[in-house]
Amino acid sequence: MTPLLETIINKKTTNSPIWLMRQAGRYLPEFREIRKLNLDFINLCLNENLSSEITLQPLKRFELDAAIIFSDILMLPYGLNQKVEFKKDFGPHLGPLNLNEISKIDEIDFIQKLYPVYKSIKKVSENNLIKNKNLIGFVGAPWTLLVYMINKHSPKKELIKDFFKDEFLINRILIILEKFLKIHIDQQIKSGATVIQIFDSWAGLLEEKDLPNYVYVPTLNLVDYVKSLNIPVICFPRGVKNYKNYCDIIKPSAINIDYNVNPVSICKKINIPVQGGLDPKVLLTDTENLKKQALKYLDIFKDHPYIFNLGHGVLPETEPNMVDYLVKMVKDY
Ligand code: 1CP
Repeated sequence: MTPLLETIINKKTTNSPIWLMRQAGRYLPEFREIRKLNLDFINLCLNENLSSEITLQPLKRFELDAAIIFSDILMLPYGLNQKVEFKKDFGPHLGPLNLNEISKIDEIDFIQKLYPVYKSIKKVSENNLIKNKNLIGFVGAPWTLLVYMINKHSPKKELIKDFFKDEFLINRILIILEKFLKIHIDQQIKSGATVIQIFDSWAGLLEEKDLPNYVYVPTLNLVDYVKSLNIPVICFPRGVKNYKNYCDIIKPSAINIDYNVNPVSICKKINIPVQGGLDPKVLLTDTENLKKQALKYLDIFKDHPYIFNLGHGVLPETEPNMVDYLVKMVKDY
C-alpha cells in the first residue's frame, strides 16, 4: 500500500506522507519555461503532453508521496460551455451563464471536451515516477464552482450583491453541477486517479445557516459517490468555522485544514485522518523558521494519522530550495 493510503485507510500514525497543494505550478522555473510559451492557460491544461509533464515536475525534484494532476477546478464550467479565461494578474474571468445552453450539454460532449485531461491522467499513471505513490484527481465543490459561475471572477472577500437573488437559477445549476461533477470524478478515476480531493475554497464566505443548503448536502452527495467507487476522498472546506461539524456530517476519508484553524483543537476533536495546515507564507521566510513551524504540526499530530501539506497552495514567489528543505525535514522526522 502507498504511504498516503497507509495513513488514510490503515490510520497509520508514523512517517507522515507529504505532498503540497499547488506543488505543480508557478514557483518552479521549469514550469515557467513552459508557461511562457503557452499563454492560454486552458489550452495548457488541455495539452496532455505538457500537463502530464508539469504534473510530474515536482516529483522529479522532491521526494513527494503524491502528484496532483495539472488542471483547474474551472475546467468544469469550461466543459459546460461557459467561457473561462485566465487574465494575467487578475485571475479567472468567466463569461455569461446561460442556463438554456448549459442544460443542453450531454455527457458525451462534456467528456469529449475534457478528454485531454483524462488522457493526461492516464499518461501520468503509467509513468515510473508515480510508482508506490498516489495520483490525486480533484474537483471544485459545488458551492465554490457556483461562486465562480455566478460571480464570474474571484470573490476575494465578498460575493456580488445579488448573488442569491435568482433561487431557481442557483438550484438548477446545483443539479447540473452534481451530475457533471460525478462524471468528471468518474472519468478521472477510470483514467488512473487513486485519490480525489474536493476543494471548497469559498466555503468560508457562507454564514453558518447557509452551510447545509450549499455545502453539506451537495458535498455529502459527492463524497458518498467517491466512496462508492472505493476511492478515498479528501475535503478542503477552506475557511469554515466549525471543521468538526463539517467532518461529522460529511465524513470524508481525510480532512485538509487551513492555516487559520488551531491544530491542537483539531487533533483533539476530529478522529479522521488530517492533512495540511502549515501557512504557505512560512515557505517565504528562512529554513530555521520553516523547521520550527513544520515541527509544530508534526509534533501535534504525532499520534494522529496525518498527511503533511499546507493550509493553502504554494505561493508563486516560493524558492524551490525551501520546498526541498521541507520535504526532507518531514521525511527525516
Ligand atoms: O497563471 C498561471 O500560471 C495559472 C496559475 C494557476 C495554476 C498553476 C491557476 C489559475 N490554476 C492552476 C492549477 C491548479 N488549480 C491546480 C493544479 C496544480 C497543483 O495543485 O499543483 C489545482 C489543484 C487548482 C485548484 C484551484 N483553482 C482552486 C482550489 C484551490 C485553491 O487555490 O483554493 C481554485 C480556487 C482555482 C481557481 C483558480 N485557478 C487559477 C487562479 C488564479 C484561480 C483563482 C483563485 C482565486 O479566485 O483567488
